[in-house]
Amino acid sequence: MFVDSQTIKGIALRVGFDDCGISDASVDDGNVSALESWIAKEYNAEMSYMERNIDVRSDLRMLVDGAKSVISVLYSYNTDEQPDHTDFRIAKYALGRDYHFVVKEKLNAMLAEIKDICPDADGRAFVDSAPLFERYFAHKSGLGFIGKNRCLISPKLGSFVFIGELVVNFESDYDMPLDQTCLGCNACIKSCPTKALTFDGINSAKCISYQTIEKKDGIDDDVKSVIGNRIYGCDACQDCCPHNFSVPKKSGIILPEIKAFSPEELEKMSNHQFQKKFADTALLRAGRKKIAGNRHNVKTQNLASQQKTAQQ
Ligand code: B12
Ligand code: SF4
Ligand code: SF4
Repeated sequence: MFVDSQTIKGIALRVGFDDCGISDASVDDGNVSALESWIAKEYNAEMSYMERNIDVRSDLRMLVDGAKSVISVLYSYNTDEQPDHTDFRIAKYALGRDYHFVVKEKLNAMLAEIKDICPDADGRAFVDSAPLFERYFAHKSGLGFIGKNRCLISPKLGSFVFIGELVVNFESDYDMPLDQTCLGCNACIKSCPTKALTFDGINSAKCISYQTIEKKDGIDDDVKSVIGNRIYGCDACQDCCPHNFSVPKKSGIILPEIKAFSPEELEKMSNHQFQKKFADTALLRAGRKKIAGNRHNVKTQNLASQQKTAQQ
């Protein structure tokens, strides 16, 4: 079975994606070795899910019956919008509606349109939810290159993009990886506040994104002191990247509940109220208690630095 790539790409743009590329579903072993050596260094910290299903990652037929191709899509979340209160920072990716919903809905709409054209076509939609080398497939399908900040960088859109995929049971005409590479300026490595980003990958245990979202308990002391006012995720290694300096930005991304977000409110809310108010957002992943703890850390650090300045 074969579906023409231009038809697929037309559908992708029509449902609202910013770019689309297609590759076969095979996986280069280099990904598995890179992942295994990353795990051996314990760079996955407590994200034990990264140690599981490595066989599935390297053979997508274990994920989707008869997997032949991967249709990768990019959805930009690049914006200048910010919450009204400026004494804390939420990473850009969490300002809008939870990307798991946004990207998956669009992918499912795409699959439905493809099935209308080719009734035997089938597949499954994924976004940050399965054992799948997402940046590898985006790169393989010509959508961008992987930078020293470990993000997929699109020459057209920059790196503030989500990656999603349809793993499908048909063939298409495949794209080639780009010749272009990262500028190698090392600004990302120099800008990383915790030195989590190294020349041999990200040590998640030190990454602010991990510490403020994924880590179950509080923030480690060595990270606390350099975290600045970040209470959810971190954009430092992308904000500094020249590939993000002159790419299109979107407006109308930020949700009203994030725009008006007040961390103080978290203290007064029950978990249930939090879940109801932020049901559409990515903040649910960390939960009320974790974010309130992150906020408490920012306040304590600010107080400590004010006291230090007063003593000088
Ligand atoms: C675990 C994880 C994290 C961890 C670890 C980050 C990391 N870079 O690995 C933590 C919690 C720290 C994290 C943070 C963030 N994440 Co995250 N995360 C993931 C996840 C689930 C897996 C990433 C992974 O496989 N890591 C494993 C290591 C080994 O990867 P690596 O060192 O870069 O090596 C890979 C390649 O470079 C390649 N490789 C390396 N060497 C070689 C050699 C050869 C020969 C070959 C062939 C290949 C190869 O192999 C590896 C696997 O493909 C993906 C979703 C997914 N399923 O892919 C999202 C994902 C990477 N995250 C995403 C986002 C948005 C973020 C944050 C920006 C969120 C934020 N603002 O706080 C930060 C950015 C941090 C950063 N600079 O990467 C997006 C990135 C989009 C993009 N443009 O690239 C993804 C793709 C989710 C999505 N679907 O959109 N994340
Ligand atoms: S997200 Fe922040 S802490 Fe994590 S590697 Fe990038 S700059 Fe460093
Ligand atoms: S900041 Fe420089 S080294 Fe880092 S990803 Fe961007 S271009 Fe590459």
